Amino acid sequence: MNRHLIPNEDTIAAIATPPGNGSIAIIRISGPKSSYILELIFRPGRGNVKGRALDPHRLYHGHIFNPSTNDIADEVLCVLMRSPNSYTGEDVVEIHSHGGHLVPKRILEILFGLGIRPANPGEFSLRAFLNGKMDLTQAEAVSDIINARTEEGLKQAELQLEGALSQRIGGFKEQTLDILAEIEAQVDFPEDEIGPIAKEGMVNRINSLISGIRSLMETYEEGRILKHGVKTAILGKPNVGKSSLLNMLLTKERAIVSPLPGTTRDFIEESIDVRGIPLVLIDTAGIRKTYDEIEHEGVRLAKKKAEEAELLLIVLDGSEALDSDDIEVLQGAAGRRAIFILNKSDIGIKFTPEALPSVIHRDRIVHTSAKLGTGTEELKDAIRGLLTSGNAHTDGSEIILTELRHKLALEKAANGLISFLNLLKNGDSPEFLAIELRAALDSLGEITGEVTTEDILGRIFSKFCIGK
Ligand SMILES: Nc1nc2c(ncn2[C@@H]2O[C@H](COP(=O)(O)OP(=O)(O)O)[C@@H](O)[C@H]2O)c(=O)[nH]1
Ligand SMILES: [Mg+2]
Repeated sequence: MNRHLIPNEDTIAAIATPPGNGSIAIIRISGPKSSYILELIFRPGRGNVKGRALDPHRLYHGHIFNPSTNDIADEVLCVLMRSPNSYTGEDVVEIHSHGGHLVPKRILEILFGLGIRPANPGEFSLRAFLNGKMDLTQAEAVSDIINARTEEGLKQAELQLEGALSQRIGGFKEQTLDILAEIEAQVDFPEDEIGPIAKEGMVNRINSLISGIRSLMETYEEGRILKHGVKTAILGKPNVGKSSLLNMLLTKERAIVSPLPGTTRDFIEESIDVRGIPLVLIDTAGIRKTYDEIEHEGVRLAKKKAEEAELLLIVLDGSEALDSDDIEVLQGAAGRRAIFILNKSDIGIKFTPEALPSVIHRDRIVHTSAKLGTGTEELKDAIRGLLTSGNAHTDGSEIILTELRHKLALEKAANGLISFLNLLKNGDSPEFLAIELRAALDSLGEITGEVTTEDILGRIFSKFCIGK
């Protein structure tokens, strides 16, 4: 175990609630000085005898004051949680003050004046990890819960916090350890050579372990989408109804809709939840040949956004035949993940699929009327189907990978196991076989954090928010 990489003798504090106007702010303190500091700055209200130590895990009403001036900073509720029964595993104090910008800042300044240090982003969770309150996947899940964009994403983060991923990894580790024990026994008792039947059994066990690891790795594509969302550009020539479609999907009037072609010149970005998948929708200027300088800039920007996007929603006016502007847009969709929307279906469909350039998938066509609001459900189904290729893992009950770090470590573990198999087949000595198995175990240990470095931890926790 690589615990206690970073000494945490110092006591840290941060505002744990978001800045701005809220009714309550929570100031969090963690470290050995927490309880002493609380006694210095907190005067319990009626019913509590001043000077008596506060019982842990009880909420007290009273006032925070500045011990050097005796000025009252705020009327608060506060609680002391004694180590190890706290989030970080250390003594923790939480002060519930009035919200807004000034009061919590005033309390923080009193704390900093008493030698408490401002917490770094994610430092409370880092301490929770270092003190063995949770493993690394669980600490990462805390941040995922805060940042979840859809219910499905939240469910996955909650599963991970409960330890579902650690359990899967633990299973892989146990199987590897069993085989390592057999190999090591052979190092100690070389006369008990592994017979051909035992060897074959070992090969089968390793192969099924590798396929278990790979099937977990395959869930990453879906997990990544769930966690980070999918950049989706709405493209089409002017006036086909792109902005109307954006508004329809958002169920609000976000973009300006106008019968004048070329109204949307900039771009608009909005997030929505499509069947559990977070989409970042980008409405762009219509793509067409133009001599207007500003519109031309809009078209350039639209093409750039299309390149950066992972999914294209290509909008066509289905009530008209395709023209050269449509063809240009469609050609840009060659080889891309795209859905073709025939809008204005309320006027009637004149468009024929045969007119589509041959590079286009004909089975991804959806009819909509942004005017009447029809076709939304079909469009959402088509988006979900295309992004999960129909084989979604997320019914929410089974853990999927949402973190590239986990996938890369699993890949390393699988590679170690493959090297082991090759050496085993070659009849290499057990010492060498054991090295490969230990490397695979280390890679699995990186995921849960048993094997880690300050660098890895720094990278993970610096992405957290302050106060978490
Ligand atoms: N009949 C009909 N008109 C639509 C539909 N969608 C958009 N329009 C109209 O087409 C015009 C252009 O719409 P807009 O969303 O601004 O198109 P954009 O230039 O592609 O963003 C507006 O007058 C809309 O009211 C539709 O489904 N049916
Ligand atoms: Mg528009």
